Amino acid sequence: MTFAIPPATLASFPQDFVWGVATSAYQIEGAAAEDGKGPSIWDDFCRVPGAIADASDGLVACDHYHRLEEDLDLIASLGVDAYRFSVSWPRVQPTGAGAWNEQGVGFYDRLVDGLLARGIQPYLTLNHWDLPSALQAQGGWAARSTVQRFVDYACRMDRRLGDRVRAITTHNEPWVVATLGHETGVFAPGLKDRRSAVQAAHHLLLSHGLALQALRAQGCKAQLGLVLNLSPIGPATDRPDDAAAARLEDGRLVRWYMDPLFKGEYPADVLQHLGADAPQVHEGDLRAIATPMDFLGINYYTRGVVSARGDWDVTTSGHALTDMGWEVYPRGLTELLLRLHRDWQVPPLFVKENGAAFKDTLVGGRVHDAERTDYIARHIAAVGEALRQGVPMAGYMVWSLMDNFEWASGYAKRFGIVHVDYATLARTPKDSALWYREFLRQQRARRATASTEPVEV
Ligand code: IFM
Repeated sequence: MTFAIPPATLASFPQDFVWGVATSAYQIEGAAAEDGKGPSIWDDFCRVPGAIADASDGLVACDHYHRLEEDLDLIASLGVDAYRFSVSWPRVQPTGAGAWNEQGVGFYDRLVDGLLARGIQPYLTLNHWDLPSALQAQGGWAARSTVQRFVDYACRMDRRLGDRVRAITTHNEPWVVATLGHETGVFAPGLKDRRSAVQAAHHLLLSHGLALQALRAQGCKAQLGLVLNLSPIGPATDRPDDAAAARLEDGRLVRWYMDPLFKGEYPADVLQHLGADAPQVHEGDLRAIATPMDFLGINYYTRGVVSARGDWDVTTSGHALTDMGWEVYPRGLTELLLRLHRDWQVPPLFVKENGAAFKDTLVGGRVHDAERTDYIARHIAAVGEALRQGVPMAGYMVWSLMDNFEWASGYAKRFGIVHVDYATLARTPKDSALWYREFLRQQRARRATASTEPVEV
């Protein structure tokens, strides 16, 4: 099976386009209570009966904390330009305030130096969901006091690593933290309260903007931005009630974040819908949120189809589904990127996560994951198409480097291009990793010769 990317599409990737792979701390590190690390809300949430599908947790995960050198070599073997990782806030500052944990910081020091020694650009994320439990006890993201705690943490991390990392992302997917964590309660901290969710979203955005201002004021050298999980949202039918439901969903997922970040205002229709649950916004908050970014990161997995009765059946879409039950819809990525470029004044865009869970089997040291390779190749082509149509795309990162703890789904859902045997913790590159490596090799060769030959690997 070959996975071709059209030559015209390929030719649109600029020479300095950044190719990478991504992970997050809680999903891979393990060592959840070692070397002075404090507890996070995900450590707590995993202990709630029924919260995690397979009753697992991140205590060991992929044991990345103890296998750093091996994993750095693995990343380097793929030939990527960049590695996106997150810092576990409670590892470096166990209670989210005050005392700093030097052993924890030392781990990220070694990670960053190890990447640089291998010629890989470090892309650091400050918040990929594992908030220190001590801050949750004071109200977590629903409390305004957490905003200043985050700004302090961001500044301290910059003073330790900012001279060596290429980019700092404040938050990964604030919608997930706010909505799944505080409204539906399926993710940590497991609250079911819409008002808290909306307030948490506001504080996440505010802390992002204030962190950018503080980082720039102290001379931060890294590129600064935020990562949103976005999808194009459409109605299931042409009925007016479905159109209205889709518009509201688009408001809560896309415009609720894009409008304050790039227009300095929350969308009026969503505010009206929220009524008494609308956030408490102080004078100057929206100006701070709209602080210009150096890049915007997008995580894209699928589109959204909405019916007013909530009865759209994804299995009737005619498209393949991943093991998460998500529709494979690469065209949605091009549509989304074109819209972001058209409707907001966006800085250079990165796809900071894209990938798929499928049921993999390791046989004779190989995982023949053709569906995943096909998924990745088609989404890279979708990015190329956006570039061809004028969208300022700067990079693409596969989610994920390796199989890991998929939050409430536990370890059953495998997103990695590298297989992890959870009994032995052995890593085995899947066929998709071998494909990506060969694709990147050809990209480099194309860069060198400026060739427009199709890549067929
Ligand atoms: O595993 C997650 C990641 O942590 C955030 N974005 C979506 C991925 C797949 O669900």
